[in-house]
Amino acid sequence: MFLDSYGYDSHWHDLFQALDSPGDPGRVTVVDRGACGVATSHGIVRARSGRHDVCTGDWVVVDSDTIAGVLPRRSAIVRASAGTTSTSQTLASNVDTVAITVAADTELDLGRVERYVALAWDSGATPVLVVTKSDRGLDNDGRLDAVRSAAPGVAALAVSSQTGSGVDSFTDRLAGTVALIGPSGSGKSTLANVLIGEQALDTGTVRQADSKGRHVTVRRELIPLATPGMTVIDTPGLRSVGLVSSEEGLHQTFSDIEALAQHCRFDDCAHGSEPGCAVQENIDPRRIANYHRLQRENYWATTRHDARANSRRLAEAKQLSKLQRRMYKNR
Ligand SMILES: Nc1nc2c(ncn2[C@@H]2O[C@H](COP(=O)(O)OP(=O)(O)OP(=O)(O)O)[C@@H](O)[C@H]2O)c(=O)[nH]1
Ligand SMILES: [Mg+2]
Ligand SMILES: [Zn+2]
Repeated sequence: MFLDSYGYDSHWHDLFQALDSPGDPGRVTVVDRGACGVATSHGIVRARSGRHDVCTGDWVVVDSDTIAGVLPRRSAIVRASAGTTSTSQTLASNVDTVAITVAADTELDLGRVERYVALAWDSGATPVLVVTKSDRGLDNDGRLDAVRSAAPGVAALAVSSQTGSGVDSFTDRLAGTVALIGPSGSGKSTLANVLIGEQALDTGTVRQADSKGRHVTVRRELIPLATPGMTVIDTPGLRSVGLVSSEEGLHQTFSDIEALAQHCRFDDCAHGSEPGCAVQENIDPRRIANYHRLQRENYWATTRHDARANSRRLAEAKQLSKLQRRMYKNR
């Protein structure tokens, strides 16, 4: 069946049946303003999002060209919306592996890697770090060691989409849906095309001067791989990766710091200039500073986000009681 290649299995079938809604099950492959592409047993159809806030990867019910329901997400990659920290944006859902791309030939920004890893852990999927363009790397092993130190417990490997080196070890780690995230120009679409086995996605060149990408990919798109049930989601290079409600993701990303903190002399050690601090003794000051920075950022973004969600709930409650008063009056 056509939908099997998008990962339709008994889990989604049971959820679809439980929803008991008229229409067909399907998976969102792409979202444009107000409308989306949905893979159904009739092929890819266009559907209006209606009142549902859907994202690429969602399993949905489609009825008369409209999304009639969204099945509960198994995982979701969520960031603070660009420009504001009070709203969030879901980048992709029902992802099993988040592959974070780091080009071998650009300046290494470990702080950014830590952000991506926290975002990935927080999604509920498993992160994997991919050093791309290894054919252009001067010291791939050194780079792998560095990214591993920024993400304990996360697998890291080097691949070249050009020579094919490392691609098999990478695909061995994948199952279900893999989402590629990383800066523009880091080779996400090129690697996705290697997984797909054809030039399904547009790729671009990087700027000569600073190796920055040109934001070639502009939408999040899900494409099936040749292996049944496996899909890839290609995403645009993110300009900002704001964290929101990422406490769990930060715990996992900085598990080494949090484990060492148990051994600091003072229970309330801030790992700044305290004596007997096990964290300062063992961890790179850059990483400690970024840990604090991301915690603060997440705290403020989450508080504001929750405040906004609360005021929305309050407004809804007010509207409801207004309607109820009106109903009484009219009786
Ligand atoms: N040498 C080499 N070049 C690569 C490799 N992978 C990608 N590139 C080149 O890097 C450039 C950017 O690749 P894309 O796949 O478009 O990068 P992207 O991450 O999808 O970028 P955005 O869509 O802008 O986010 C292109 O010129 C690719 O040919 C590789 O393994 N080796
Ligand atoms: Mg791309
Ligand atoms: Zn300490």
